[in-house]
Amino acid sequence: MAELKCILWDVDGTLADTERDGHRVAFNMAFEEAGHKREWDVPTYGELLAVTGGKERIAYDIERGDMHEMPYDEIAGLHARKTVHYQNLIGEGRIPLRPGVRRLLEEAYAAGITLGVATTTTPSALDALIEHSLGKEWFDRFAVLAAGDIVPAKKPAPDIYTYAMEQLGVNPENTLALEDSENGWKSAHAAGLKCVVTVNDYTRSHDFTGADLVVSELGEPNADGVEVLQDSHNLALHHVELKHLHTIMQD
Ligand code: XBP
Ligand code: MG
Repeated sequence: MAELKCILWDVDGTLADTERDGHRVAFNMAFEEAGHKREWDVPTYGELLAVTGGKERIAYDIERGDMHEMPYDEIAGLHARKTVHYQNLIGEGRIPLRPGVRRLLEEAYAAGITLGVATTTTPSALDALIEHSLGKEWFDRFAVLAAGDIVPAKKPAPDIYTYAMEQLGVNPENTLALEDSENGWKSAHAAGLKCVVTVNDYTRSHDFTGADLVVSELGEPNADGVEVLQDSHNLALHHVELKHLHTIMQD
């Protein structure tokens, strides 16, 4: 039984559905621009999401023989162009926050809970999403933005969560993670955190055995109730509220 003091948010798939219409599209724009005959369609991108991190994802596609060999510098250059395209797509305001994200963020912030981000995404891509989808005030409201190559081992390794908690001076027993994918859940779990998962089309069939709560989305009070896929604490909720996160921690 422990008090909830900190919530760490995953980004892609959790704050917003950025993968299919954001990152995937941006990768394809960079490939075309560089003359690579490779397009990641929606199902293929779902397979590639098994590997976290954009540069690592390109390297994996090369490894499985679907893109031609290239040195690491070229992968990094391609990825840098992809990030520019991604920032532009986000700047067009194409990707909204997922239902309930702003509501729960505001509720937790008002309650004095420490809020942070723990993601494998490149920092400048994260900054674009905060600026254009969340609002610039969140640069100050998040006490830590832990992102990208700041740790050598990306999710499912626990490193990014451990790094974020070290920066904040909080303990795992007082921290809860919000995630959308199996790699994310594994990372949070390995760091010793309780975890709430909001699935999306890419992650619905992932294995979240042991997660505290798995729902279709955080939901809103004035909308239909969320779909509950796993409810280890018998919360029987309509939408996810801060009080539910407190219950999960204290259980
Ligand atoms: C998801 C990822 C990222 C993005 C692409 O991160 O694995 O790699 O798909 O971002 P998370 P980059 O769910 O932890 O937010 O191309 O910037 O790596
Ligand atoms: Mg994610």
